[in-house]
Amino acid sequence: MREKSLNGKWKMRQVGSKEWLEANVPGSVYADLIENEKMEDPYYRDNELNALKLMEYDYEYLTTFDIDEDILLCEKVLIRFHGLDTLADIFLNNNFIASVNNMHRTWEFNIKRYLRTNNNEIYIIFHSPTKFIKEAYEKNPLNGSSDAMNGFPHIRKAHCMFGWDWGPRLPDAGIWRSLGILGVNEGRIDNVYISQNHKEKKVSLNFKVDIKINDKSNTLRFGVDKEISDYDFRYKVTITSPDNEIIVYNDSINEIIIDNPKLWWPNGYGDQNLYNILIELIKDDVVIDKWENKIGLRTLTISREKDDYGESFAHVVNGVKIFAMGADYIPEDNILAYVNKERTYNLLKQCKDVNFNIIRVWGGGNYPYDDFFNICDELGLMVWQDFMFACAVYELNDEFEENITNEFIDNIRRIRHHACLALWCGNNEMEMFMDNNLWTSEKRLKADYIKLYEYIILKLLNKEDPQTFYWPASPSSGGSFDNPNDDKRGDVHYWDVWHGNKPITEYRKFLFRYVSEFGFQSFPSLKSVEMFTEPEDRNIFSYIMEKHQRNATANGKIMNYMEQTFLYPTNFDTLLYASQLLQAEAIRYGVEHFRRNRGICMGAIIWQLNDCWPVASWSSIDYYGRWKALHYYAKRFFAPLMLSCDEEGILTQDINPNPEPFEVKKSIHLCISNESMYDEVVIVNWKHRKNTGEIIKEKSYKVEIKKLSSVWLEKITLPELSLYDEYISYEMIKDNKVISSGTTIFCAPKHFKFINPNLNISVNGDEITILSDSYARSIEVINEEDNLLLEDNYFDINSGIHKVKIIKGEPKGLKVRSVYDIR
Ligand code: BMA
Repeated sequence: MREKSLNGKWKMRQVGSKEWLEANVPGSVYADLIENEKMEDPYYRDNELNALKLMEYDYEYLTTFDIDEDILLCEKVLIRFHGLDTLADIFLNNNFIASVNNMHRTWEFNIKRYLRTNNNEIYIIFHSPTKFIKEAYEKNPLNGSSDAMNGFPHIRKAHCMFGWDWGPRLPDAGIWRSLGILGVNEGRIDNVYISQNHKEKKVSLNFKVDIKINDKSNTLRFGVDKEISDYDFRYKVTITSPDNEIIVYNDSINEIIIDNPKLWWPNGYGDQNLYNILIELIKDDVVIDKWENKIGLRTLTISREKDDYGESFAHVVNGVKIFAMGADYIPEDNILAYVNKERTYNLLKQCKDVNFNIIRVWGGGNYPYDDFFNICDELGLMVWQDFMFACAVYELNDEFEENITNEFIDNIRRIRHHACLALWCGNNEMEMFMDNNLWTSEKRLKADYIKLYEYIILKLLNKEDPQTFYWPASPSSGGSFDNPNDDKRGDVHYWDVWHGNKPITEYRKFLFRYVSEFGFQSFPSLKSVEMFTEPEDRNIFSYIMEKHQRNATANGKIMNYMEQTFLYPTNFDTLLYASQLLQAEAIRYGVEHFRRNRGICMGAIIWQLNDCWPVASWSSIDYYGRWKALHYYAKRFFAPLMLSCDEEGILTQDINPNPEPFEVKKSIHLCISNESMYDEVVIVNWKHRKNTGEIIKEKSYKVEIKKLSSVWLEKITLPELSLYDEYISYEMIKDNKVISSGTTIFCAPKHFKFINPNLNISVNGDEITILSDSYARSIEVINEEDNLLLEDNYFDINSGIHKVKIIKGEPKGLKVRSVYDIR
């Protein structure tokens, strides 16, 4: 097979305009218009509104190319598009080739008869997605999330491009993935499926190699379809082990046994061993096509077992049940042309760095590109992969069914061999919302729902990827509208904290089995806000700040939680900082509780990891890549060995500042969570202290903790602790090093009598030393540009010094503050 890429410089223009502009392919309309200075940055202030109007027009893309004879003379010549966004008509040398309507698919068309050697012209016109959904909605008002534009379920395009409760309405268009021309003589590989069978110290790999022979219309499988031998095709397999041992199998072998396999493990449980598999299709001793990918030898499924609490839901990797720790991933940029391998790697590496072992790819975006999965394989991040359906109602008709079935096949075949793929999931939140009759109560649409997620996909996966676990929806209890968000079975989206305005202590009322979404919003830091605002916008209720807050009334919600927690922040910058602490504390409160209940609960996936534009949102890393307090907190609360404190204080009893006076119970109950593969012996201590940091009382313990478990220490009541000016610090020590620590106060931080810690900061090489006169909480250290990455940040000091290493950035113009400064 011969290939010619058509990526590179093209021309583009709005239909009707005279001037052609230079365009990049792959790329997008917005990216090209911005590059040509025909459009302003859509993320700045309210530029989004003008950018949205641009999508009411159609856009045309054009390029010319020559083609070598060796392709032109091939028996078959195809054009292949890895991604067109979304409604496009394709022409070659003025001949109509096809109309397409699904950004999630790979499209291939025969073009041989229209092709010539020189000066071929390919022309693609993209039709307005907003006009299309408007008309479709008028004809058939299928509903969905009101944060997106009416009619979005009618088009197979990332839903969040039409707006979301964290996303702008910027439905870009264009050639968003690469394209090229293929010349095929005789035949080519259609797809490869490798299944694994794990036995004691052996893994057998079974190969299903399907080929397309030019003069046959159907796909043929080696070992099954005898006709292949008439054509004298064979394939060769070359396996390169993680130790670079190479083994070659020449004769279309369909089973290979690997002795003493080096298994693949998620981050934190072992190495990410990968085997390179090269399959070459050979005819008359000539290699005519190849397929090359890395696979990991592992078993990876979900265990669901009835127990005293309901039914478990836990990832089982190579026979070991693990606790999922990670976050939900949304598209990395609303302008998809701005996503690249380096950016994705940086983002995912920062997930590994804070001890994630999983990423959930949420169903309202797109199926990530191959590099995303390669990186997850390499970093040990399991992937929960939703199919691209979210918060909407869809109607099944023959055309739609055929379209999405092809979408499924394309993506399943592209992704299924990845070691990181932990499960396929039908959709985001549709079972739950349809069960509540949210967007429809029509029985026929509910029947379509069942047919799509519990029959069509299931049947397809049984054929295409039977070894990967399938879950019909997130959340679900197994399907069929059987109480999808049940806290005793399956996965849960828990939103009473945040959407339901419940206090953060509410997390502790539940013993969820697996939380695949829970979250809390915050603002990006001042430097990030400055990127999209003018000075006069810098008030959270300003027009511009509200344009960059897409969850209705959520800035008020942040202030509601603020009232419960901190003193009133009297300037904008302090408010941003305080909002990040609210978020970090809320999620810490949840995760620590979930991990203490390891065994019952087996997963904590935080909504959400990243942003697709600068906005107030649930993310832990903002659009510009700055870590919010939450991401630093995650490093601590997702640490394999983690000490946490289940306290009783005012917040767990009555948050009303004026209740009828009552005896406030004060206690601590420490718990160690061990998510590592090793039994450990550690020293744990707690200290009862004054707000100066001075120790009143202390106790220490030597504790043995089994691998993959959690263990409680004794519960300590503290009747004598003075509520507003004393607190508890706790730490866990291994090999003379503090590996986990924290502090607990027993009233709301706003009422605690913090003493001015007079924080002092000094730098020695790559180490920053912070000196505090008294107890200081959630200390933030940033530099002038706010581009420092530290080993730890937003930490507590019990008076005295604390040292942190600089991972990235220059310690110039350092600034430091703590909860004391929220006033
Ligand atoms: C869940 C998600 C998203 C949403 C988030 C925050 O509902 O599935 O649709 O953005 O919560 O509201």
